[in-house]
Amino acid sequence: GNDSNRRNPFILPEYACQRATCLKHYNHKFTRALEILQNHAELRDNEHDSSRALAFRRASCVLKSLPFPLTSMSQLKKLTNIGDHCKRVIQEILEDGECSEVTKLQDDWFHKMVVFTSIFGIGSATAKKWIEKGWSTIKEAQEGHISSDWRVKWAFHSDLNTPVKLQEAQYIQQIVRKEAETILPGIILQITGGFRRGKEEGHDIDILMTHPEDGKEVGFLARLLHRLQNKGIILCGNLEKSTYSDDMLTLDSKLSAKGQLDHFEKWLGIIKIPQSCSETPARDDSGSLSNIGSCDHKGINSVAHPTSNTASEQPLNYQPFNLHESFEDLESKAKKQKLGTENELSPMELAKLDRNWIARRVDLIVSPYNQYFYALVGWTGNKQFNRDIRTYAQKELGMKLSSHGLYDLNKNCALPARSEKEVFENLKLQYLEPWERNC
Ligand code: 8DG
Ligand code: MN
Ligand code: MN
Repeated sequence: GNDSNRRNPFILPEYACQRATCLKHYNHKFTRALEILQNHAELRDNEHDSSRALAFRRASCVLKSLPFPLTSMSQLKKLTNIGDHCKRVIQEILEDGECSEVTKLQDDWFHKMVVFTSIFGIGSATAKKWIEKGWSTIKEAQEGHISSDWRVKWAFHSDLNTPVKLQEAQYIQQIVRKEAETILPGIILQITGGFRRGKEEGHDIDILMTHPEDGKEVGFLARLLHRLQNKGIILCGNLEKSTYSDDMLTLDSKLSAKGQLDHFEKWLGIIKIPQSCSETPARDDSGSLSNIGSCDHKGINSVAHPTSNTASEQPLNYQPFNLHESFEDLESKAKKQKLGTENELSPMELAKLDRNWIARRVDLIVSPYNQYFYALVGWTGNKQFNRDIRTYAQKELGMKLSSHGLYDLNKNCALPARSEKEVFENLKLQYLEPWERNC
């Protein structure tokens, strides 16, 4: 009616970094369909060609920014980033309530791919191979992978596929903060990723750390991990050394085969947290923190970490894999519970075991202070926001933006920032709050 005429045609800025994109918006029925198309394209296409997938995502992102529910195609006239394919999808949803192409896409193959790629470390290439072998369930994949490495993976699979709650993220932050401040007083520690953007659930917990005094952060992460290991809460993880050098500010770093996006020192791992902490809010006192210790007292992991305390005061070699130790503890507990059973326990049985902790993916990232606010924008994301703002910087300003900084390619100089607001100022953008970056 009149309302839609008044909004016809509606104009939005071209780049998502020039407009707010929030978790809640008016056009979920369209964006859901477009993101299924994106997801399908990601799974089907070659991993090195994401152009089709990204076209769907950009269109979805525009609709998320619309300040009203889309009711007619004419409202799209002046909007960029919505190609013919996306227009057909939108039109069908407007007319029929759903899009037949999207319905057809959600076939057996798609569902199998979604299931297999939900396994930590399994990408679309491996998932495709499994489907070619004729596998269609997690159980079949488990039966095909019975080495001890895999048994360990399977035991934590259902934990890692249970969404992480905000409360759990805050709990982990508290644990990490307590240890971090002991090692390095004055440390700055920030939950980033989806939780910072206002999500209530996520697939992991991202924590970015820095120290205002230059150089203090060097060697810190290994010491922190050592302390967390002594607390018996680390299941496994991988410490990656910083690979940063100043020329990376200017070089285009479409990075390594592992899909690494930056060069910070970081730890990607799995931590166990008490199951209770997603139910009762964590308190900020030592009583609540020792809660995590109670995981150990109940016998799951009591002798797993014999390292002495004094060692944590020196630089050390962080031992990345003690996952097997925790796993063996789990198995022996299982055997006690199933007293008399000679049969080997299946990974499913192990996962369902009565235990008082749950495994959670955690990313710990350390940034030098002079890169911190760029790192904060990068690690807050989301991924689509990062793509967009980096393209904007390159195309509109001739600048190279990364999680390490901003470099003016014409003037040949770096532009430092002392706050997130300054990052946006340097980019000649209006500031967007973290929750407005859900592209
Ligand atoms: P979720 O965990 O709630 O599912 O979503 P998320 O928090 O937005 O995603 P994420 O995969 O945990 O990544 C958080 C942000 O960190 C994301 O916007 C991309 C950014 N990021 C970097 N560098 C790197 C990197 O090296 N690896 C990954 N995975 N993300 C990175 O800036
Ligand atoms: Mn995350
Ligand atoms: Mn992450």
